[in-house]
Amino acid sequence: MDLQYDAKKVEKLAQEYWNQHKTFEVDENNPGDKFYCLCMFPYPSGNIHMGHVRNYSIGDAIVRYQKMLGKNVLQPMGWDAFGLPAENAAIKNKTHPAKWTYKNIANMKKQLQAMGYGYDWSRELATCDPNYYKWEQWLFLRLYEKGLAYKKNSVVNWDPVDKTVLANEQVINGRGWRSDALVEKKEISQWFLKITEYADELLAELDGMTGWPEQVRTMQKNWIGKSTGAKINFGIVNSQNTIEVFTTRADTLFGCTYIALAPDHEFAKQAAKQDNKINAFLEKCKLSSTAEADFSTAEKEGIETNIKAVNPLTGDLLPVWIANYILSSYGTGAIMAVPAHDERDYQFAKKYNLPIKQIIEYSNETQMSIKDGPLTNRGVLINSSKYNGLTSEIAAQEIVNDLKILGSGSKSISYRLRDWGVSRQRYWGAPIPIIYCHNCDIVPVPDKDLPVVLPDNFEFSDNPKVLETLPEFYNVKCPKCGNDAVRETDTFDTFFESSWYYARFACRDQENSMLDKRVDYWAPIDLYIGGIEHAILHLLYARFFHKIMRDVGILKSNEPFARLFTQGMVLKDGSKMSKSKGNVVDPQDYIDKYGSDTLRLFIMFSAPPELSLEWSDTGVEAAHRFIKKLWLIVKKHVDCGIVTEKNIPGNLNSIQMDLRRKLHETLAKVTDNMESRFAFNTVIAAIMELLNAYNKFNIQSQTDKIISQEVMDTVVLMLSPIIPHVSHTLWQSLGHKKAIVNELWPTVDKKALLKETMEMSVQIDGKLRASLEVPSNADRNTIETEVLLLEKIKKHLTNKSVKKIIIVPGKLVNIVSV
Ligand code: ANZ
Ligand code: ZN
Repeated sequence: MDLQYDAKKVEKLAQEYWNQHKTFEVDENNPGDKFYCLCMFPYPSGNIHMGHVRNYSIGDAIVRYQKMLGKNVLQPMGWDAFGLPAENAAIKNKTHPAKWTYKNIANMKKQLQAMGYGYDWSRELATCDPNYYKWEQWLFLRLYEKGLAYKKNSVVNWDPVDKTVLANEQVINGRGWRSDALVEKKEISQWFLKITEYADELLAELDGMTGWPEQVRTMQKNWIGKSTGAKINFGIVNSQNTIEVFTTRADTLFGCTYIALAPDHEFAKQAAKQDNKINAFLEKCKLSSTAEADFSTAEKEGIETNIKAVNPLTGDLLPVWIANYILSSYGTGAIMAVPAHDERDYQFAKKYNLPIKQIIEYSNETQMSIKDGPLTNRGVLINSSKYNGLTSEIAAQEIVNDLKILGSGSKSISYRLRDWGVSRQRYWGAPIPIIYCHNCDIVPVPDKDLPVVLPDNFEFSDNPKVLETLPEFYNVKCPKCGNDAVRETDTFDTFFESSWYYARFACRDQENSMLDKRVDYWAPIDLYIGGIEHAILHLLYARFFHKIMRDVGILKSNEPFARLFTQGMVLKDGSKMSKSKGNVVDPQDYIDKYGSDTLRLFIMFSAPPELSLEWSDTGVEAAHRFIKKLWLIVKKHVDCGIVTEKNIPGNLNSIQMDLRRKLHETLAKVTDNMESRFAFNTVIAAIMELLNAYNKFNIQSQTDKIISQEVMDTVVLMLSPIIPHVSHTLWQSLGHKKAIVNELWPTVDKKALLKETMEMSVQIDGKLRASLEVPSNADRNTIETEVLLLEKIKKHLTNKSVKKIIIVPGKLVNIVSV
């Protein structure tokens, strides 16, 4: 055994062993329960960062632990390879995005391998590989056939600098998340996936998903945003048309004083054609962002039309306004405004001097006046003719019933969730497999012509819509009629690729289908680990894809991820590492200087995995010192002579028993923390404490040596999921032939946990009188003798005599007296 710890040497040895023996390559034929652990795959930006190191070190520790439980463990890795940065880099460096991407992949793979993560690299995939995206094109065509993929005109957030459509979440304070440019609204024709068709299932299943953090489930629930209410039709004076509104407060129908339309409501557009002022107002609305967060805070503005609506129950004539606070994409894009009982309507009515009519009151005294603001709680109806005196709940039901009889309304459910717009006007993504023909309109690319490969033999310029400039790409013959036709030049949103990669890992080599039955062996994923920032979109899209893949018939389960764990961030000086702040620490520097085990140990020790971790160079050094010390401790034992004897002799002295108890208490605690809470920081702390106790242990006898060996073996086994390289070598030094990665997790010796002495409570005639400390193995005679010698007992027994003594082993002595 080397005198000192040499990280480079040790890490090379272990990694060579794992590679040669294909330690982490698995198939479905291994015995043992399966365990599929997946960390969110990285975007190949060039280098791994500390966030990756943290995420992947946690995953790897769990993987190695689960493997030691005898499970058939899969941990794959791949690359989320499409996306804007590659394109931007390509424009900047005049290289092709593919070249840039694959170069980055090679570098990052090298870094991940230097970290020694236990990946089944035979399953590696990059989403920009035509063999990968071929299958999502295939799936898209199935969705198209089912009517779940469709094209429609829609208003989008347009980033004028990146020249791309942005999702609402990519608009921050009205600006593009990458470019910081003011976002504009633009109407274009785009492809959508009908995720709303699955809204109910996506929502309903959340309740049973106890393996997910409560917080994430709540976020998804709110995102789906199910509202139960009614649709009500308001007639229009001098017209056959009606305005349909969605409301969750049908009880307030008598308080409606105006109707408000979204700026891109059909009737608003019509009104704009006849009125310049309205037209100007609509133009102005187009400049503001479509992000919902901005909606609620923006100054309420509107303009009145000359339409008059009719309240279906009261016959009241109501003015119809166009208002910027009405979302076109929610409900029906029109509302019945009830200023007395709705915050937004109240503000609007105040501003434009519209009537405010109270129709709800509360029975309690503390009621505010309508002058101070809207009364938004439910209560009891007033000013509502025959509904007066009813509670809001009952009134809503009766009003909807009555509307239904009149043919003017019915119950309705609205979701906040929108269909997923998947078209991106960018080059570096998977082409959407659609052809447009003058005769045949939209024609899906036939399956046999898949994949539609992204062309790469051209000069890369700064035109973001490269595909539109490549006639050799877009000019095709129509597959139906054979005439000249053109291809779709939009590509898929990159969330498309990340929505199903977890399933493809199960059958990466399958050339004839998207998935095969191996997916049903591995799915659902037992543990998915990644950042909380993916709580909504990625995880919702992946859940949606799982369900559509099930309904297309290529897998069987309902949900992709049985358990989800979201790790905390890595901070430096209290804030997130970022290039702009200049506080980035590069993992590579630390791998080079200390080795990857040190980096892993620091990351796992410094904070519970779900909380933020503050970067600290002294912390890293401390972790490194610990490993060096561990090396010396093991070496000292080895120098005394390793022992292969496993049986612990029966007659231990108290020092020996104490150490063994400490060892097995530690093992029990560590096992529990590894298993359920992933509290690696306490795992490591407990092992350090054990080593402190061990350091005070003098090896004098053969029995001492046996116990010392037991401690050393167990410590190295327990640490091996966290610092696998040094554990690999130490295990060999401790005399074991089998590689530690193939060993089983040690089991707790329950007998060792027993205390040397035990405390028993002593009762006389059922009343607690004293306690007694006796050796754990004390027999009945000893206990009886000792108990009667206790001063307190003697005192209570004066003038009495003992009839019998009942002993509950390990707990209680009861003296029955007469
Ligand atoms: C009348 C009313 C009276 C309303 C009242 C509320 C309170 P949630 O819970 O989010 O579903 N609304 C409907 N469609 C809208 C749209 N496209 N843009 C903006 N607001 C819209 O909210 C439903 C309520 O939000 C609906 O019920 C409607 O106003 C408004 F005292 O109708 B309510
Ligand atoms: Zn055609």
